[in-house]
Amino acid sequence: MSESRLVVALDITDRERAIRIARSLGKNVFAIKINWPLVLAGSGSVIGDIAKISRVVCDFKIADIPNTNSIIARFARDQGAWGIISHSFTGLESLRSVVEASGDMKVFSVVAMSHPGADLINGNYERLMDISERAGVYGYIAPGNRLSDLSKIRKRTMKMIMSPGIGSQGGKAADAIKAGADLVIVGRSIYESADPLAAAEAINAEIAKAADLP
Ligand code: BMP
Repeated sequence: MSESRLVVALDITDRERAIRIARSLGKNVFAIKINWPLVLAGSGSVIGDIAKISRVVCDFKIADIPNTNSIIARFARDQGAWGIISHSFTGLESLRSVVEASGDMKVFSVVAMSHPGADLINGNYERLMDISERAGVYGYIAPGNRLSDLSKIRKRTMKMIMSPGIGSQGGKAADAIKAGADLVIVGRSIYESADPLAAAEAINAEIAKAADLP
């Protein structure tokens, strides 16, 4: 089986349930994405616990001054996270501080978003990508439910793109992959499913078909 291109967002506040779902998904995911709900409900050590099961992407959408950003990134790195998500609109120095504090941990910057009302950020994706390039990010977050934005972003970069907005927000994994996403991020459609593993397998199959993989 080729490696999964699915990143599962565990936006829940029950630590044991999160670990149970992560275990059940096993190799059927590329990574588990952890956001504030899970960390605030327990402690940051949940990052380390899930990092023993899967790659972890810390979706902290960092948007502060360089010093504070560095402290957050270093914490995630020390817990064993594989990647971290940062905003880029706070400017070059702020984003660069995340990259520098991250060491081997991969930094993904948000250059467009999936929700209604994201026009301010989405209308500035070119500037945000320029800042991100200069800061040395590893990849981008771009919406999988706004295909024309995603395609434009893909045309400007060869870097890894992770795309949310799939399922509950209306996007389709296959369309996002065809528009240039390397990975799709899916939350509710998996963790709210009665059978998260079956839901993940169905999305993996859809992606494999779209990407014409064996
Ligand atoms: P869901 O599939 O339940 O809509 O979850 C999507 C996940 O991706 C959430 O964790 C959300 O915070 C994140 N996300 C998003 O939905 N849109 C963006 O533009 C950026 C995100 O990180």
